Amino acid sequence: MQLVIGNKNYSSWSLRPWLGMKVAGIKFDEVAHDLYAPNALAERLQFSPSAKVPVLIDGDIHIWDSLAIAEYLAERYPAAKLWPQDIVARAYARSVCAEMHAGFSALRSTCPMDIRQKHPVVMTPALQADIDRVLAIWHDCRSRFTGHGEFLFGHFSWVDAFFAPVVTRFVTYGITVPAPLDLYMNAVLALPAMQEWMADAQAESSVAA
Ligand SMILES: N[C@@H](CCC(=O)N[C@@H](CS)C(=O)NCC(=O)O)C(=O)O
Repeated sequence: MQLVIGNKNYSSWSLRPWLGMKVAGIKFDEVAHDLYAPNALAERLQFSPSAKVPVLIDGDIHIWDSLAIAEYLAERYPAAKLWPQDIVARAYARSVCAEMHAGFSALRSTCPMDIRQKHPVVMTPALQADIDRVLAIWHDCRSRFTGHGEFLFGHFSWVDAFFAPVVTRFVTYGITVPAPLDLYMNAVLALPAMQEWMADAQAESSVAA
């Protein structure tokens, strides 16, 4: 399998499947796509019908959406347990991933992922509402499903991969979270795969247009 990803400093959508696959030990070839290269759009259209990344290529199959990739991999590698095993926890996990996938527009637009930099946060009511909702989700998951694990559903799941870009945004924009949610952020940041992604982001030179 190949996973085509955007710039590691900026591509929050690419981080999700990449992190899930790395943590689960699913083998793949990484194909880097520079979103800011002059011919980037034409290049993307050759492998992505939506002209967006990430794209998972598995033989003849191209899957061009991070949530669809997550579902495909969970079906193809059930032993990786990328969704929680319990049906209630799994439904909840899918709900929060879908909510993250479809919402949080103020967080996305005001605080785009930028791992290399630190920026002051420009707080707005809409951004505060998105942050409050993220914290409510994390608190709720930890109260109901974490058990003795470090992650939102105990062991690492797609939910943590979907919230990993939020964790990096909180660091970039100096958004502090109340204890014990800081421990959750630290657990995500300490993942060896996350460390690898962030080191690669530091080494990139392309700058967002
Ligand atoms: N719903 C898509 C969104 C992917 C997306 O927006 N990717 C950005 C990079 S992070 C992209 O390809 N942008 C290029 C463009 O919008 O032209 C997913 O979940 O994979």
